[in-house]
Formats: sequence, structure tokens, C-alpha cells
Amino acid sequence: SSSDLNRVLDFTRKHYAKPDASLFGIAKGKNVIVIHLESFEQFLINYKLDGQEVTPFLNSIYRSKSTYSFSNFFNQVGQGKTSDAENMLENSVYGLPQGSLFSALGTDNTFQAAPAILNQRAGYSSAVFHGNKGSFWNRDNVYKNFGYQYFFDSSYFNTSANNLTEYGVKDKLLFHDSIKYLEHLQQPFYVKYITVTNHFPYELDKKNTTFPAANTDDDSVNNYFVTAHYLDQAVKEFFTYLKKSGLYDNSIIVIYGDHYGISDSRNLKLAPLLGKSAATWNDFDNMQMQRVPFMIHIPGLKSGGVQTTYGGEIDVLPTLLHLLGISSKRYIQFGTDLFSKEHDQTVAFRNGSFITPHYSYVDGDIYQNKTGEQITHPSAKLAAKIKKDNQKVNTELSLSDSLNNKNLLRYYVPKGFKPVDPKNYNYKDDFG
Ligand code: GP9
Ligand code: MN
Repeated sequence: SSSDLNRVLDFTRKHYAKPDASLFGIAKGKNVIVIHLESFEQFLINYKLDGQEVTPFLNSIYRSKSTYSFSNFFNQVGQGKTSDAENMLENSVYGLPQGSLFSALGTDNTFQAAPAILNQRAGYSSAVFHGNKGSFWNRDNVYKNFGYQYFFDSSYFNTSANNLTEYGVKDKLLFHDSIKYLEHLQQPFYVKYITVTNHFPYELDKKNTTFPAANTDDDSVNNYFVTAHYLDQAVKEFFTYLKKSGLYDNSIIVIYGDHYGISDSRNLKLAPLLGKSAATWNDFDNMQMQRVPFMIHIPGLKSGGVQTTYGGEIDVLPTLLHLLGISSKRYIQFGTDLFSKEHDQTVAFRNGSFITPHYSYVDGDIYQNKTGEQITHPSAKLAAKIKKDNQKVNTELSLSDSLNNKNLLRYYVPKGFKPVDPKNYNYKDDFG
């Protein structure tokens, strides 16, 4: 109803954070290439296993002065895993408390997603490259509602058995075999690559194994480093293709990890490799492990570096729009621009836990980030602050749920926005 919509609008309008003028539009008109690093956790960045960097290429991008990198960026997914990450990144709306929004509501709901906004505001074409079946996570329906013009799923790639791991075409082959399509897309383009090789249970053939596994008594933990290294090398090769094709200089490259790769229970096996004891490992530690990479690589930029701002997947779309010189103000988005002075640094998890630059609130328990100590008797001031943050997080999540479950965007047409008609897209046609 209109009062439901008004409650959402009231929240998102007040929550909106205006862009930093010095960064607004710095990437205007550039191609946008989003690289989804499957199951890739932030701890891998700059991590050395037995003295050897696991992901040397991504580390070099992370440290580059041409990259805005984030060290306190969190995944916020629920049971929809990859699909929840995609949903948040491209809509700045949360996933559902249970299940996957893509699967449950992705066919019928109205979306005002990145591909449609960029097409309508700045003439961008759009495509997704993913080496799994188009129907996985209901993507073949969802992407039409997002306004994606092309979806290069596994049917566009060579899927002979030795080209595959469990979730689809090996990342190096996906990147390599995508270039012929990418080169023909109308510029500027907005494209997304969803990698799959670094997915549980992290199995890879001998030929592609060029990094030694770890030595715990959990094989999935051990092999996580092997497939993460493979992914790192795949991204490196992709950058080489981009430079060769001349696309690199006209593009920005957004890199993110979608969610954890090692579960809370397996973190006990990982703990010693992080210099921690499994005996004292707790919920606070598990929450800290929800950090994932977020990097915006802008060729030619000289003032980048590591940002310590707290944020998460929900914040990506307004951040990106502002860098591209497109105001996000007219849209219903729950995140805020990471570069804005008004950015909201309280990061909500789907279960209602949250983290701020100073405190972690995990299932009702408060921890101090700096020390990891649990605060069992907070001062009146801290208790009041936590209570306020907690209420805001609950309000935000429940308004997002109301927006999704009642399909409220069908009643809201942002200024100049032409509702997306999924019938305009047919991904089975041959490209070109
Ligand atoms: C499958 C891939 C994996 O297409 O995106 O999804 P996940 O299991 O990580 O949600
Ligand atoms: Mn995933």
C-alpha cells in the first residue's frame, strides 16, 4: 500500500548520503567491469602461507595508488549466498531473512537495478559472464528484470569435462573466452564476471594447481589457498587481455568477494594459520571473518589507497553511481556512498547482528573491536548507542523486507525512470 511505500521512502530519503564533490564523476563515461571473486575472504589479501603470498596479483591491485581499496568491507548475505551478494550490489536492497530473493521473488518483482539505471541515465550497454547454467539462482529471469541486455552463461562457452569444476567453466577459460564478446559490446558498458572455481569444496586438477595446499586436517581449508591462488592468476590474465584489447584505459574495475569461503565451524581449523588459538576462537572472531575485498581500480588514478571506512555490499551501488557522476538521490537504496561524509558506518548483517567502527554486536553480545573483549556491563552511554544502532538496523532490514515482499517498487517510479520490460531480452539468441 502507499503507506508501506511511504515508510520506506521516509527512511531511505533521510538515510541518503550526499556525494563527496571531489570524487563525484571521476569515472564518468568509463566502462565498468565488475569481478565477483567467489567465496573470497579479505584475510587472503596480503596473507602469506608458509612465507608465500597466496594472491600476489590482487595484493598488487589492493596496494595500488590507482585503487580505492577497503579494509573494513563486509559481506551481508543470507541463505541466498552469491545471489544475495548480486542483489545487494546491483540494487542496494537487502536479501530476504530466509532463502534467496533471486529464487523466491526474482521472476515477478520490480527492480531498479544498476544495468537499467546506467542504460537510462548514461547510455550503458550491459552483460553478465558466468560459466554455469543460466537457470542457477534463477538468474535467467532475474537479469531480465535488472535490465541486463546480454547474459553469457555456460551455453556460450566450451563446457567439455576438463574445462569445468563443480560450479562451471574454470575462471581462466571464462575470462579468456569472454574477450571476443566483450570487445564487441557497445561502449560504455557495464559488465559483471561471476567466477566459480574458488567455490567449496575447492577442488582443482593437478595441471592448474600451482600453489601448495595448507596442512590442516580439513581438506577444504587446505585447498582454499590453492583455488584462491588460481583465481588470483585468472584475474591477472584478465587484466592482461584488457590491456591488450585497449579496453583497460577506458574502464574501471570493481572487485569484490561475495561471502565467506570457510564456515564458522571450519574457522577453528583456520585459526592457527592466522596466529590464533582455536580454543579461544569465538563469535566475535567469526564476525571479523565476514570481511571481503572491495576495490575500485581506476586506471590513471594516483590518489587511491586503503580506506578504513566501515561498509558492506549494500553500499556499492550509490558509491559506484556517484563515481560515474550519476546522483543516486531519486532511487530507493538502503546503502550509502562509502566516500560520503554522511556515510552510515553501521554494517547490518542479515540476522540482525551488526558492526560499527568501534563495536561488534553479535547475537545480543557487545564486543570492543580493538581488543576483542566482550563488554558485559556497558556504560549507560554505550548501552544507549547500541540500542539506537540496533533499532536502526532492525528498521532498515524490516523496511527492506517490506519493499521486497510487497513488491513496492512497482508503485514507485523514480524521476525519468522507464520500468524495465523483461520481454525485451532474450538471452538464447546468438550474440551479434
Ligand atoms: C553458481 C555460483 C555459486 O552459479 O554462483 O553460488 P553460491 O553457492 O556461492 O551461492
Ligand atoms: Mn558464492
